[in-house]
Amino acid sequence: MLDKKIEKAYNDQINAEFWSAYLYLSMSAWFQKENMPGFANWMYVQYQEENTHAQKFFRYVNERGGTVVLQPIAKVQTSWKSATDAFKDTLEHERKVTAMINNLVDIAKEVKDHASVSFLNWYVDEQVEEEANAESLLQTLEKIEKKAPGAMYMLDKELQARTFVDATLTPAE
Ligand code: OFO
Repeated sequence: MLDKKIEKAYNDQINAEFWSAYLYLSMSAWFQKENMPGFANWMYVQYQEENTHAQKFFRYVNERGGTVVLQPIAKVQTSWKSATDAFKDTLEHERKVTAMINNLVDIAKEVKDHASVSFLNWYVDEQVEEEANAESLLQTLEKIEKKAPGAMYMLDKELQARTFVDATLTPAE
């Protein structure tokens, strides 16, 4: 049985993960429009990952006998000043999500839900990777976007290679 306080926090997190998916899908559309297909692909993969993050919470709430309450997904931004600007927003957003995950761990500890603490570890580790990926691309963009259009072209080509892997599924699932 799931404690009501953590059940509410899980439902808020499902909404936040779907909102993240929307944000990156919107960025993907913007990059496509800006004729940067590699960046659009990278954001589309990010969108797919966020969906799986939401679904992993969804499965867990059900598995623990909780009630999933899907909430409306708020509107997202539709354009950015530059690729650098989009990645600044990405990093800032991922830092917020990390804070939300840490808050969930705090609630799990407060309500003595040890299973949740264990479950949430996957997200704690995932957020390290999410922030590192966004930060590394942002640092590269800050160096090249204005000064080296050729390097931008190469980076766009490189990002075209990113493919989606559902990291939330263990072989048993
Ligand atoms: Fe779900 O990790 Fe990004 O937001």
